[in-house]
Amino acid sequence: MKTILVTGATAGFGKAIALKYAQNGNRVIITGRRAERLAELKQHIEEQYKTPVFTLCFDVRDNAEVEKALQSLPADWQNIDILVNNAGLAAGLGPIQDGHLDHWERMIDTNVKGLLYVSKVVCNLMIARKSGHIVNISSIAGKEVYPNGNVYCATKHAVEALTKGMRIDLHPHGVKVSSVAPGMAETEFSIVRYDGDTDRAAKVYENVDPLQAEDIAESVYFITESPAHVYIQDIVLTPTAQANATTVIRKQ
Ligand code: NDP
Ligand code: 8X3
Repeated sequence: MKTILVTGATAGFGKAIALKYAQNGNRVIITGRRAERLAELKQHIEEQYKTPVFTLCFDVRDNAEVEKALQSLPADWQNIDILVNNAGLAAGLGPIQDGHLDHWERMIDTNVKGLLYVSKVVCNLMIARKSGHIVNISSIAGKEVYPNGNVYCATKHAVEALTKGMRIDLHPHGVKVSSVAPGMAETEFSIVRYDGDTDRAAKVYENVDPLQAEDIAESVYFITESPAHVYIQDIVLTPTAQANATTVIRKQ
């Protein structure tokens, strides 16, 4: 039984990733800001899969909260084998000249600084045990830049650079670092991006058969469960209808 810590497990990819590892007999530490959702998921996993769950409710943007939450883990729960840095968001979609400072700060603070805060604590726990695997959830927005994506794309490019840097620095310590870069996937992502506008969010996935959160969970699981001598560094996955960030064929 491995111990997996998933950030942003209250919805979307993070929830599906937690379920995937739990289904396969692992214990999971699930985190996010919405305590009720964490409690519901814990109850569901424990009843359904009979595997232990620990919940940590914190905001990844606040380093003091991150450190306090992770230090509150009982000693044996600190033996984290896999960290999935998944918590993140896009806020807004528009030209740089019209950008909102609040959107920029939320994205940079969550997608970049939050990932760093969590990784700093967890990678040191992994270094002490000379083993571990960190999977960063990037995006095709980390591989390409698309019109109006400016700051979100910049944060995911930062995730790509950090993944490579962490991979080099943690290599001598027996800790692997990989990334998964999905294209269009139907979660709460677009609802958050468009500030709760569900009609606008639904249009993003109209006449496309988008990725589902479970597809991303499969990729993360495949990466960490490959044989010890295999290092899967990066997976890019899109819906079949999507060739790149800007090329999508919609059904007529
Ligand atoms: P969702 O909106 O469905 O889920 C986002 C998760 O992140 C939630 O659990 C949310 O929890 C958590 N989160 C957001 N902000 C914070 C914060 N400040 N502190 C702690 N947790 C936070 O989106 P997805 O599942 O789609 O997104 C997951 C990741 O995948 C993100 O990094 C996103 O950028 C990336 N991605 C998404 C794609 C897509 O098309 N859906 C494609 C490529 C990448 P809570 O609100 O409870 O705190
Ligand atoms: C989410 C996918 O194409 O909106 O990262 O950037 S995209």
